[in-house]
Amino acid sequence: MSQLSVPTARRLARGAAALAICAAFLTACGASDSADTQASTKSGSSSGGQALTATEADFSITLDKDKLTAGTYDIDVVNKGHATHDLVVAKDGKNIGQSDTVGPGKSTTLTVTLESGDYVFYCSIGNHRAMGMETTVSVS
Ligand SMILES: [Cu+2]
Repeated sequence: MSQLSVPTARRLARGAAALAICAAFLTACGASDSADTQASTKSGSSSGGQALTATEADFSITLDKDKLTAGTYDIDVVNKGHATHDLVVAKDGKNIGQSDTVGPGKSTTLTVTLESGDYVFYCSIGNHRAMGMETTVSVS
């Protein structure tokens, strides 16, 4: 817990500062804030999103849930295959999130915010998607 509390407090403080700036200028302040959130959640600590696990193998992607509700998810990308993989989250052909590449036996975390609709989760490495590393997810 003590490892979490310092960066969390720092993030809250930064958020408060960003809010103060927004209130003062009323300009678009969202971009840097969300980029900051993404960067700080890469290491795998929970950012408060819901947990979702994507298990990757050669060549498949399996989610531990197939029906999701809209919201923010911390996706645990676990590579149980022998090849390097990644995870891309796409909606209507547009990528909305992409994990780091994950070596065999390794894992990483990708935080994405999903709205209602149909998403495709796939691996963008080589021809893995065509070989079966693709799964559809419906978000309500
Ligand atoms: Cu792959």
